[in-house]
Amino acid sequence: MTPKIPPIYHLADEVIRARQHGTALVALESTVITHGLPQPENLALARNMENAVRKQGATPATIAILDDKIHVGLAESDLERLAAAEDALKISLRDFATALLQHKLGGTTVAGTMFAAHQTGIRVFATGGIGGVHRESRLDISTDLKALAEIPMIVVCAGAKSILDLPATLEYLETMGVPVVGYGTDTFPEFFSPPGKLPVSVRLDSPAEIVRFAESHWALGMKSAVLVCQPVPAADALPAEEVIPAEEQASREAIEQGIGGQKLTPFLLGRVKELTGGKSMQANLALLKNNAALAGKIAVEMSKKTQKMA
Ligand code: PSU
Ligand code: MN
Repeated sequence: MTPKIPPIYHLADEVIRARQHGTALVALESTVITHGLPQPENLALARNMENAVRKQGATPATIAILDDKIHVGLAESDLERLAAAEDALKISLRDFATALLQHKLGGTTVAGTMFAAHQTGIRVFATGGIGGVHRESRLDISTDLKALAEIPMIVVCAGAKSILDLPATLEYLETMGVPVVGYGTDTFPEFFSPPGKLPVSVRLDSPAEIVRFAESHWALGMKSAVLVCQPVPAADALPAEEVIPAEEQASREAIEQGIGGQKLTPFLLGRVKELTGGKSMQANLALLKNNAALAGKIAVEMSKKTQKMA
């Protein structure tokens, strides 16, 4: 059964086929292309993430706004346009109508991607790090957390950056009933760095276990996402002692320069990259690819069950 898709969506042919046959699909975000990484790394990364999903036997569906439609699955030329765009909007839940009305290109955040993926029946999504509660302002809480509370899908990430207030971010997720799964770890991965001391809500060690867990969560009637957190590959990890001073400096500069709202995350990422001499970006690229591969495995595992039921 393939539910009807609202007409504002444009699905790539391979996404349509995967839906028809019930084969594995993985949603990918595009803010990382339009706002998260510089050129030319952004385009290379977008292709690498798609390839990592394909290698597992799943179909990638990168989501973005182009030509007045929400695209699910992008052509190579679409990826190129997004990667080169200077005036693309960052699309969280409040921003879809703005981009459509103003005929702008848009890179979808974790929240934006989850929304569009859910509307088009995709249940697995890979990203780098989720947004969270910022340290700079008590009310700057990413819409990603609201989306995780309300949209039932598996989101694979490398935790969140320690630029954020991580204890507050985890408290928020707990309040909202979002399971935080440590993939092969008992503590919450901190993006560029190895997992620190904050506990996850459950540790799971295989894609099959993750699928069983998520199905049980939803079978109970829960409506939230299941957040799967995978540590950055050890070889690419940056020690916390190296990252934290850079993040603290970036955070101070943001306050001094009055940078807030949607601009804050890109500003912090850019400064941390400069202050670590580019090492943070290497870690970022490695973890993104690694998360796409795990999401591919999870989606394949999930589709085996769907196909058995059909
Ligand atoms: N973390 C990163 N790179 C990114 C983002 C987060 O390391 O590009 C993006 C994601 O798309 C995430 C968004 O959903 O930033 C969160 O932004 P905000 O805090 O404004 O909600
Ligand atoms: Mn914010």
